[in-house]
Amino acid sequence: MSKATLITLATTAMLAACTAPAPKPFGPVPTEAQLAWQRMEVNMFCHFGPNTFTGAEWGSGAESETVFAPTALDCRQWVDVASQAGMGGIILTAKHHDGFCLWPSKYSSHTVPDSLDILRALRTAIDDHNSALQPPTSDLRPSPSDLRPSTSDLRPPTSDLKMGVYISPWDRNHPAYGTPEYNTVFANTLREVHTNYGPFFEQWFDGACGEGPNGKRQEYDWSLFEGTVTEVNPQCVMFSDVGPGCRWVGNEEGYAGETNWSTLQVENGKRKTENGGCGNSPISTFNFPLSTLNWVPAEVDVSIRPGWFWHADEHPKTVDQLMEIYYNSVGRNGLLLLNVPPDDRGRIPAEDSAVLVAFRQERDRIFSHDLTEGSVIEAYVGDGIMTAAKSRYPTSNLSDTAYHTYWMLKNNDTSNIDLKIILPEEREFDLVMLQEYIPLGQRVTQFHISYSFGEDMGGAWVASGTTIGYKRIIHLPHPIRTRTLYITIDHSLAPPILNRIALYNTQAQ
Ligand code: FUL
Repeated sequence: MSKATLITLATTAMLAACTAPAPKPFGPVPTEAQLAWQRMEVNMFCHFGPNTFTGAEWGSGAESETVFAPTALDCRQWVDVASQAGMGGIILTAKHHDGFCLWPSKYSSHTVPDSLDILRALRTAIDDHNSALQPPTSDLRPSPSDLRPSTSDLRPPTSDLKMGVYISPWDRNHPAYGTPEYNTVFANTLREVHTNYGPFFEQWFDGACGEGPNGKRQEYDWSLFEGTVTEVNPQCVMFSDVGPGCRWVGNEEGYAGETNWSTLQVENGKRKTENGGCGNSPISTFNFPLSTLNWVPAEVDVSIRPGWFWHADEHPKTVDQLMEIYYNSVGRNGLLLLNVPPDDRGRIPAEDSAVLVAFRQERDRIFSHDLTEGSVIEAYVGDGIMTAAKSRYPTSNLSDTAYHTYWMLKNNDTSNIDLKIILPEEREFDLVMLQEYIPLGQRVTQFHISYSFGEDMGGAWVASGTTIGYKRIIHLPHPIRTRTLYITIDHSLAPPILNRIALYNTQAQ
């Protein structure tokens, strides 16, 4: 065959590959904002307010405004800590259940004075941090959505920080609470905050809900609240027990279920809670896909300390505890929202920032060396006898560093699919990371991992799991040493589409 013919054939094949129609999505899929949210992976929560000074966790709402008196407020320090810890954003409790507003609101008399506007201080600190990072403009830069943080799968230190806001619907101070008028007050409050301090990547609607100052409970007008946020800030992902943008994971200990779908049943587009937004859905609702589905991924909120607010006698978790939380949240298709409460000075205590930076270093150490480097991945299908299968998108996409490239088989198999990873030499690892390409839906329901001892020496099953979703990290019971690893998709609701397989060794230096 002449060189010219070869070049023509190669070009035709490349064109065919480029123009092959994209696979159809399966079920609900994330919006662009939900995908960007999920890819932030680890964010910082800041509980700050009168409770920081009184030692309470739930203020009564009767505290004097002068109680809130940070002695050395420094939101820039929060931003530095968040950035060095590899966080994607900071969510501040602008109003907790005590109703105290950390900005001078027009709709409440229970607020900070103009001179102590914490929302403004944080907004300015984040904006200043981000503008100091502005990269030089160059046509060669990939678009932000294609930027994957090198091989480490962690945020590059130069990433910008986003701001989010927690505004509690439950208000133990506002005189209108428990009357229809409060719904308008709360919608106005949302509009005020989103207009004056946004844009926010996330709005947190807390599920806790009790009586107001006059002993009455509130019937919340959720469509008014959500409509108001969407109108001012259509890209904002809204958190509540059941979404609509993202949902509670069902506990505050820092773990997602081993089975964790980003799909959730929301009846007639309405939140599925018995009590008008108070109380939680049963855990089974969180962990299993139901018949009517919406894309509502899980957020794992947990505090670095025992309390949500700072208390002088409490101390942060250890790096090992935070790593466990990371594996059980981000590693189980969740986003980790780690609460780091500023103290009564208005600064993050040194012991917390030290742990956070060490937590970041530990993740960098482990995740900066993907041991699939130089490997070849082959696809097979079959039950018992496996036969080589053609891929519609190449298996090399599983180990590249681009987010938007993925692997998929040519046929429509949904079960007994083997991905055989052949490493250049025997390597030792104890973490296996898998990612489904969620822009086309969450599909895999069951998988397992096995490996070969060596040529003609048999092999062994080593782990199994159910859902994968955005990211699944399997911590193997013990390190294994092999040249050949198999990831078997036992079952998938639709042909599986994966965009990453990576291997790591937690003991590597
Ligand atoms: C809960 C609240 O009651 C806690 O005080 C805290 O804000 C936590 C994040 O959510 O529902």
